[in-house]
Amino acid sequence: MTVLLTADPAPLSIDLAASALLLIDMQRDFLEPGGFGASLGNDVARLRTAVGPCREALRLARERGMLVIHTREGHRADLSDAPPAKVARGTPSRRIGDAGPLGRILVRGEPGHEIVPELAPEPGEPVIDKPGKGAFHATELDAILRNRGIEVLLVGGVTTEVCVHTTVREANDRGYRCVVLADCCASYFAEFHDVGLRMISAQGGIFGWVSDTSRVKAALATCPR
Ligand code: TIU
Repeated sequence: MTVLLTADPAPLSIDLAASALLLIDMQRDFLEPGGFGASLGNDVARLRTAVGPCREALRLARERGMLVIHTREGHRADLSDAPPAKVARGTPSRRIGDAGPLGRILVRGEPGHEIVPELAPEPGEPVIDKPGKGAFHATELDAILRNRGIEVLLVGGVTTEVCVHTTVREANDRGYRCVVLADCCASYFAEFHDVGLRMISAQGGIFGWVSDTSRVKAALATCPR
């Protein structure tokens, strides 16, 4: 079933069977106090705006039987997959692997590594654990998408200019058409969110398209279930 999705810089025709919703790193470590985002000095409350729209995008995708994929940024407990250059970066209040209120910072299996409860994955939805900012780096994401015949990615998550951007750039180079859902993304920096989205759709859509949940809902409404 194909629908026409209104987007910037131009409308995009998408086959629902070849499209997936990809939610990037909607984890407690980024969205809640005491996690990785807060340790870097960020106001984590700024990311909450994306939760409601992501929930709506999830509802729409699940209702249509679209593939839904979640990602989480984090490392093995022994930090053997964490580049020392990443662990040593900056002057955070807590480093990757340090103990905090949400458990060890950015470590798999810790409370902070979990996706926020509002957006919890349902059984059968792949969850990609990634050690880097991009969801294709050192993961099975590309294989999963190709094996399922996915060509279009509807992308939301946090943060707009870091893990969403890195993932969209990786996906674009691999030949996927990416539609970033603006209201499903958020940044600790309002201006980075805005300019990050503009960078996606500028130059004729140099990295992809920008749309939002209301436009996805409108597109789906044109297509009988
Ligand atoms: N710091 C920041 O804005 N983001 C990250 O470190 N990771 C993600 O974006 N997920």
